[in-house]
Amino acid sequence: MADFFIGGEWVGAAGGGTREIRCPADGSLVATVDEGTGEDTERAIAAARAAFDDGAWSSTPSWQRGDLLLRVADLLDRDRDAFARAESLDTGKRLVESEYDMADIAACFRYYGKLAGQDAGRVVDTGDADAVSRIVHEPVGVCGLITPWNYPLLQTAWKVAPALAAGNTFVLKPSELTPHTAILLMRILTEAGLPAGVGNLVLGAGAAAGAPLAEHPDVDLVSFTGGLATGRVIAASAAATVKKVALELGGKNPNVVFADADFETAVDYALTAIFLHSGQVCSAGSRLIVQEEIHDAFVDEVVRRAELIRLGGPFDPEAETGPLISAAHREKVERYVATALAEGAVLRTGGRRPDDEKLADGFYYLPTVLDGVAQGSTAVREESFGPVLTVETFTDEDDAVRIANDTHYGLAGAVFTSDASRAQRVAGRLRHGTVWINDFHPYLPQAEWGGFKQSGFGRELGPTGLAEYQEVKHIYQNLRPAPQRWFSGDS
Ligand code: TXE
Repeated sequence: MADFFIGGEWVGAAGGGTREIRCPADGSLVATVDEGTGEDTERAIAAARAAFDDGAWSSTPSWQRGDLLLRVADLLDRDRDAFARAESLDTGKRLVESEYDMADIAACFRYYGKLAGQDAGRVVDTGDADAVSRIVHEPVGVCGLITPWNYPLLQTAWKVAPALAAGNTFVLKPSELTPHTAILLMRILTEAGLPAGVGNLVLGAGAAAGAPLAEHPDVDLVSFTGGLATGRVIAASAAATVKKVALELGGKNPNVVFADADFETAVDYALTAIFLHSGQVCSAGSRLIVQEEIHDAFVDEVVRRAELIRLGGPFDPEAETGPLISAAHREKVERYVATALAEGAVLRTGGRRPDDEKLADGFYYLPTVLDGVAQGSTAVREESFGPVLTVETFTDEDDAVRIANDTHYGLAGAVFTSDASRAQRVAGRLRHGTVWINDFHPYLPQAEWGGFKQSGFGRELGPTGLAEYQEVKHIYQNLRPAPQRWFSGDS
């Protein structure tokens, strides 16, 4: 086996470690891959450092770097089926969802491919005809990119595409649970012409293979998407060498439904908001916050529809959503629900594994609705990252905003109403990085994505997503240098 890509070569784990990757839908063996340790990551960092310091990639004209990304997008389209299949086997998500992801991934590479060539910096008015002043953008250097398992290649694309557009080199460490599309991506980057050492890949557990990316002095920036607890560890480790840090740490995202919203539409979106990909979405609408006069009818309808959702594996054409990523993650969701019930939540549906024998080997969990959750309870504070919807009730607009903002997270939120002014007012008051009005989940490569509060800092996507990977330099040139005579000296 040789699953790591270091310095332009496919190599195996130095220590000979391996890991079995199993499909969460049925536990079947997908493949056995190399399992790295810090030693492998340090080799990859050295390769990325050498490639960056050599300067060839960072001094490649930005439009040429952009062209490479556009070629990558075309190759992703060409190999879409193989990528989507690999993603579905690793994650257990429906094939059709992986196919949607592939379209979004290619779009991300295209966006940064086009943006790369447009960045000529800025000329500053010095007010002096004999002085020229420019602001230029330069790459940060070696980037450590650590990604999770829920949207493995999509979250990788959000980091790799802008990192390369800006002229950086990188070491990618995907989730140990879902490595396959990262391996395929490295092949495509090479086919598109990425020079050796610019892109490097290591696989392995976070604490072993991932930690050096936050700790090592030769890494200039670490960009991480994952859980809050790990994010805190990474930020603390990165502080020792004052690395640039970008963190996307999930959310506890409110979905605020006013009584004047279109009932059927709001119910429909409330379901997609939380049950898409079984809730394993950082922006999942896990908190339904509904106006009191429609609470009973609304929750009844959400429960009725939730009970109709069909669970199944990636290639089951009847399935509407899939399993959780692992046994450990399902146990975490089960603990979350048990705590919520102990704290007084009312179980309206779900709250257990499905009875269906066909699903017994996968990590399935029924769509779950918990009503009557108390403000400040664990259920409204902590991410379950599973198919669990909590319901809170509000009286008026101020109450809705207060409840929606009552969280230490701040990634995304939505408001459903037919009153356009109210929609804008509430959107303006929500302390979340993305707000949807009468919609849930859409994101665009050209629009920034990221969190307020403990959902993290830094932004991915959009022009800011490129700026994260750039240093800003001011170059000032005196066109008529002559002695200044500030000090009198001996003249
Ligand atoms: O994530 P981790 P886990 C949330 C969700 C979930 C919880 C834990 O609530 O239940 O996080 O999930 C690497 N140094 N999200 O444990 O640990 C790890 O190998 C360097 C939200 O799976 O954050 C993987 O590549 N790297 C989220 C990546 O970090 C380390 C998506 C994410 O794993 C490391 C996933 C370390 N010390 C989970 N420890 C989102 N924001 O979308 C781990 N890693």
